Amino acid sequence: MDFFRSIPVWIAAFAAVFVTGGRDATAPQRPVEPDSLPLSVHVHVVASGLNVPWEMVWGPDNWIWYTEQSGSISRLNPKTGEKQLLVKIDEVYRHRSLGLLGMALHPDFPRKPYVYVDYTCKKDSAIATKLVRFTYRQNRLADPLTMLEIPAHTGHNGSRIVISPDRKLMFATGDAVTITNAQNTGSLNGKVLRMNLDGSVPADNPIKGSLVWSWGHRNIQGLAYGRNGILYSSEHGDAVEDELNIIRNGRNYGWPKVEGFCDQPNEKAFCDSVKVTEPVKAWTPTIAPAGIAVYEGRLFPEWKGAILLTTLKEADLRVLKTDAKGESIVSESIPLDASYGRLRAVCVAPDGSIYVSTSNRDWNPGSGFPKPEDDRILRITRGTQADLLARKAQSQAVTDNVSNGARLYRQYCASCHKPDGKGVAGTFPTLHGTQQVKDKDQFVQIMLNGLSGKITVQGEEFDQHMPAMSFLPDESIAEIGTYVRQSFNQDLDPVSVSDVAKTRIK
Ligand SMILES: [Ca+2]
Ligand SMILES: [Ca+2]
Repeated sequence: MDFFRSIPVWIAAFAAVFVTGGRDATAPQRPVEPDSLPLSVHVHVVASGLNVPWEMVWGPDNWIWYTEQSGSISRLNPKTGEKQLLVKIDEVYRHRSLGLLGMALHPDFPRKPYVYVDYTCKKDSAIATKLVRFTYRQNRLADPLTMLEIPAHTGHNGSRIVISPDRKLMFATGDAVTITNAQNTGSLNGKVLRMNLDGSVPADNPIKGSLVWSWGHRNIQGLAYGRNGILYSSEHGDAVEDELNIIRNGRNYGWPKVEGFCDQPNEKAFCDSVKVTEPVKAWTPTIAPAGIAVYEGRLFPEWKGAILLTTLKEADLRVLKTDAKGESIVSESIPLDASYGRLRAVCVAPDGSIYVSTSNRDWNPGSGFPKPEDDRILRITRGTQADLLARKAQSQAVTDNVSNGARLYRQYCASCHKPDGKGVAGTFPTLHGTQQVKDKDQFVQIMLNGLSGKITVQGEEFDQHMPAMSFLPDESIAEIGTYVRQSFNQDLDPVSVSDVAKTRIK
């Protein structure tokens, strides 16, 4: 055998693998690709100039029905981009994450032309969440009928609404920032609720006479049915452990006693005494998961049965492939990165194209957003290998130039204080030139223990909970502290590991 003459052939074969992602360039298109290599996608802007399109539902009219956080329900013709306002709900109270949120259409639409939505509204000095049914006629939504009203708060109000295969309305509520709600089955906050489509309590709910279906939830932001009638939820953790759960009848999902899996000593003690259902996936650092949809389209056959997940903090679209039964996650890929900012809702068209909405005009915009054309609804179809390689090269260049402190800051701090450290006026304090950062002992103490209640920073008062980061090792706290003190401020010395260790012991 002529070994040396075979080398160029081998190099050529290697180059083909490298350039085309594992397939012969002369082979037919549409190969099945390994999970580690995300499929390439093409993005087309279908609608712009929106204001936080919070939920999207593919209607039987082949239009996309969508809510906007300030109180509008509209529909969008995805072919022409035409938008049609169906109703503006005047009593919607929008503040931070509050407003008009989830929506579902009656499964017998248009014979039963009912649209279910939930939103927050003011009741004197209190805030309430309402579940309301509208009736569609002559291009308008009218006759609001309140089906349920529960307490709300300035945050953690969920929510999502979906209709189950057995035609029940499933309504995910947040814990309304009240730590005792989620484990209290007498409260309707921090739950997945199940009701008949007329609002009555199904006879086969786990607690007789109660809408409660599952409990121990903090703040569900995504809800969708998949194979075998499995109901998935995405859920926001606090400082750690965002979750993807499978929601089952009468189960306890742990919050606030358990975050993510039963893996800490105090969690294990709780899980030994109370049956807790652990997530099928958890994310630390957190990603702020939002809308989910289960993909059964033809355009991406590689994704059949997979869970599509949009994220706010990481501003991406993820594909979570499951096992054949849909009961565990076997891979995660990110076909759409942070190019369009925060992503909120996702729905799949009958032709298999995927629609996602941006959320850059919400209370917590990312650095560089919103753009003038925000918010947008995007259509995602198959892209080319060239698109994919260009995007990989671009993201590699970004990560290569980042220090460990900058990377950790981005993972744990930037979603509030922003990548430039300047925060959000009135909501998240700046880290530039503030006394809390200049005073190193105080700064380390805040990073370790977090903050709650009112704090004054450079003459401005903030009332925002900051989670403790004591779960990070001393080295990581020191790297974040050094990054903040030296990147956003001048002439401040670094934070050392011993600075952190001595404060942690106190
Ligand atoms: Ca949980
Ligand atoms: Ca845990």
